[in-house]
Amino acid sequence: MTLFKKILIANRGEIALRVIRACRELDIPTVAVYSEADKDSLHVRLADEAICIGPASSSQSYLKIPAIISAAEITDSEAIHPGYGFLSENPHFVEACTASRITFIGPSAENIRTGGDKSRARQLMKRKGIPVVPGSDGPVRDEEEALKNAKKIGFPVILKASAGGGGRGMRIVQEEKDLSSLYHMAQKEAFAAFGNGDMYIEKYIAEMRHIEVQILADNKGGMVHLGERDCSIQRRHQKLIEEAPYFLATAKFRKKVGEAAIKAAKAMRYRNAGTIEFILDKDEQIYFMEVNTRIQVEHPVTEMITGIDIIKEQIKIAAGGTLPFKQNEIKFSGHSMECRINAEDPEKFIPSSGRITLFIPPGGQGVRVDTAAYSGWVVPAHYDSLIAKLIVRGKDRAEAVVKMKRALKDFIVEGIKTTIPFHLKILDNPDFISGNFNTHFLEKVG
Ligand code: MV4
Repeated sequence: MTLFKKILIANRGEIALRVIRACRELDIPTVAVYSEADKDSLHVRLADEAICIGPASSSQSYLKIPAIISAAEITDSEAIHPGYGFLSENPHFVEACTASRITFIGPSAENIRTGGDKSRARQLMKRKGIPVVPGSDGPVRDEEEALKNAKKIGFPVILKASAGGGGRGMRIVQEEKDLSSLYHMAQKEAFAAFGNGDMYIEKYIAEMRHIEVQILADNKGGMVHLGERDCSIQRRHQKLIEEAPYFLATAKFRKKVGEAAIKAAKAMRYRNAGTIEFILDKDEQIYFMEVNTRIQVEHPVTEMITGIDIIKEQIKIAAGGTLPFKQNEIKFSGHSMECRINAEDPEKFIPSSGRITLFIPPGGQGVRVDTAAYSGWVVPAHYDSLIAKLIVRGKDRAEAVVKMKRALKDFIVEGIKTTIPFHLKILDNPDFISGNFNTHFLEKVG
């Protein structure tokens, strides 16, 4: 029995390869779609079939719903895996798939709508008894209501866009006199970015860690969590290093955050793979922050310590399967860390596209490299600058750090600039090594 006759991958780069590899191990034929800028990309070569869907610009290729649905219909694909980014969190795309009787490998359109409306998701969780940071009940109507809420919560507060993402439409307000101007700035930015100016307010937690929990849910009522990840090392709302488990987590903490995540996912009747994000404050309190309704870039660190192939589970769930394990059968072993290698100038953090003249990824025990790059490949300027994910696993965090440093030093990338030197700098920082950091770590390290 095959799960699907054929799967189309509506993405590019390393995540397209990741999905193609899972399909191959499941004996499912694959279809790659690509833009004109990606004709020499590895996903085109590794898939069983490939279809060009348009010019380089994302809006005319990887984001173009009719082009992708047509490609699926022409190739007789039964299902589409969206990867991350692009159409992965677009409820209209899910509905377009359904209308064409194609299975979308991911959550329901309703799940995506709930996750995409951050203020509504927050209200839902609050109503269901999941801890949320003190804040407004839903969006605030105007500046006046924002001020009323801020006074009640107490400064500092953080203004967030309901449709937010990537830090856009977000402002920290330290004191009352700044609220008016920052409110209008944030709203303007939110409207420009999302076409929606709805704003909500939360108490600002200055010293927080970003902890998230991986969820898997089948369509038969089965749901498990695969433990937590610490994604606190970020810069400009882009994660740089992720690890699993959270270094300082006790068994009691894992149970608490895992159960909160399950409760949150059940509250929204979640399906397939998803992530519940939490704020962890310095008093070890957790607060629901957001839900990510897609497979995430950092999913491999969870795979490395659980032995579970999350992409294969996504495909099996979408095909109507039940989860093959119960919560108490999921075992966590060792420590995993991921460094995102971007084609960027690490000093200025601006993209560095062009030809990779030499690309020799590291190997060895406990080292995994998820990449679609190769020697001679030209990094297109049109897309995300992530060119490789370097993932390691050690018996504990100290061993993972040693392995990561070794692997970073082994990694040869010539012709473009990458974030490898920046990662090496972080891995030499005493506060990083001791686990003494929060989301503002990189503002201090520089
Ligand atoms: C917060 C916060 C502190 N308190 N919420 C939300 C989206 C994510 N990208 C950043 N988010 C944050 N939400 C409350 N109630 C801190 C962050 C945050 C952050 C805020 C401003 C500047 C940099 C930041 C880096 C990580 C997290």
